[in-house]
Amino acid sequence: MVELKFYVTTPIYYVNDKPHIGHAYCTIAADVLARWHRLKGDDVFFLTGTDEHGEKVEQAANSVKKTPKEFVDSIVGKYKEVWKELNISYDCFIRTSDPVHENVVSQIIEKIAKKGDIYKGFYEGWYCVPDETFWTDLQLRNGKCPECGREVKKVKEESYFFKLSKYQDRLLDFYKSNPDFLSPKFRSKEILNRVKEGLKDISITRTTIKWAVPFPLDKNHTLYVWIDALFNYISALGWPNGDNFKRFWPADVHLVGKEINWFHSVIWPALLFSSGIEPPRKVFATGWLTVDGKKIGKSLGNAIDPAALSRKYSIDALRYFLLKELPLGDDGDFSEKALVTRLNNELAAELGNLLNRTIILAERFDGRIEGKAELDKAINLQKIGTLMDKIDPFNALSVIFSFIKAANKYVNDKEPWKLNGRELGNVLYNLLESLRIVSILISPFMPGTSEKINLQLGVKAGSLKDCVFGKHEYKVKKGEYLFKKLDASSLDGAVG
Ligand code: ME8
Repeated sequence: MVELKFYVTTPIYYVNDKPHIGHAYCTIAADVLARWHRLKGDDVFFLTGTDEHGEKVEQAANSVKKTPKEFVDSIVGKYKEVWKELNISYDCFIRTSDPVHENVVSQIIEKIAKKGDIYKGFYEGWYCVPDETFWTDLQLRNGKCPECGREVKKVKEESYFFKLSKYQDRLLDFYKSNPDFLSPKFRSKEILNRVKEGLKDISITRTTIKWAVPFPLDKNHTLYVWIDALFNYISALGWPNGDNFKRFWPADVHLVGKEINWFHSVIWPALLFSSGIEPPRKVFATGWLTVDGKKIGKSLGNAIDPAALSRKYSIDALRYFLLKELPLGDDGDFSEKALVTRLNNELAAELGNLLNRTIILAERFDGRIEGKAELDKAINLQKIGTLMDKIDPFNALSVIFSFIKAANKYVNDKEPWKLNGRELGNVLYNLLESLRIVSILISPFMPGTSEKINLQLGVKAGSLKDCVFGKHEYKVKKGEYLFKKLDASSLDGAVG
């Protein structure tokens, strides 16, 4: 069998502050994809990391009277801690202040320059520091950043430009021949229309920012943080000759927030075309978590600490909730009340209850647990696989939970507490096999819960090919409830 490779990335996060729930959302989604592909037997490389240069980080460091390097070193650990707490199984954590990364960026800029795609000019326009984004007069909304609504500042300086305009036709051809590149579909129109309207060359250097990769062609300039940042996806693989680069590039999916889709879907492939490197296979733009319709974020003062939430409700309840509350591409409001409702009605009442009632019956039973597969028709493995391939964990979870519901209905219909002997053995066989398979299927979403189920069933962790009814030995042993029901009435729907 040919082993497939799967390379998934998150955006690299600015280290101006500790991670919030929005960062956790994208990172958990990427973790679920990575774990799913490992379950399939694919060779997986999962990259996350931190974006450490630029004006925003420089300012944050100044405000606490640290050098940028001291400052970023003090924040990076917070990201790693939170990812550990949320059970994020990344293979590599890249930091853009790492000299290896800076060296890759310099080499590529020289390549792009040799291609004739960089020229010197003068930039006059607006800059949003929190978003590290240039805007024109026309793009501003009421004089503010059209993306985040914050103040912008005037920038007037000599700058080097990348000939993005040169790549308009090539990009349009690329989108046409790779219809899955721009994802989800409903966001692709916006990108296509903007590219069709025409592309302007982009400023790629600054003269006023010191905390940045030096621009290799002119020592009075430093590289614009976004250009440096995008190349993390290949520097982490050891471009140009590293084994990981040869094995894993092109990326199978870059998961990015919708506000940075343009950088990834337009600027990034154009830079790669210019450098003679293959573009990624897919950019998937995730939606925003909002509170009362407003994007959750540090500067809006509504940031939520994912680690605190996971301690309060359990890691897996948080992981499950984030993927089940809204389809990955959509925006959706976050509320603790909704989280508790899902925890009670889906995790405790469906999944936890199925395990609990099965284990109680199985522990009491002293006959042979064997029988005929009856619940196997209730699993739709193919559908789950297709949905996960389409990066639709939201609907994949629904299909998995409809199997759990079918197993609970089977218990109600069979009334095993009234049965004994072979009849009871048959019902238990079906329930234990279902739970063993459920445990495999939920493991990318709720790895800790899957381990707890395996422990109570007395089985080893399986892979996707084990999701068929067969013969298994069980050493059941009742453990703690997987999820305890909580009282949601004191929560008002907002974030506590
Ligand atoms: O943009 N809901 O970093 P960043 C959902 N360094 N996702 C959210 C979110 C929310 N409310 N808030 C943030 C950068 N995110 C650049 C990226 S990549 C080469 C460079 C997520 O720290 C979302 O995925 O501002 C968004 O794209 C990412 O955090 C931005 O993190």
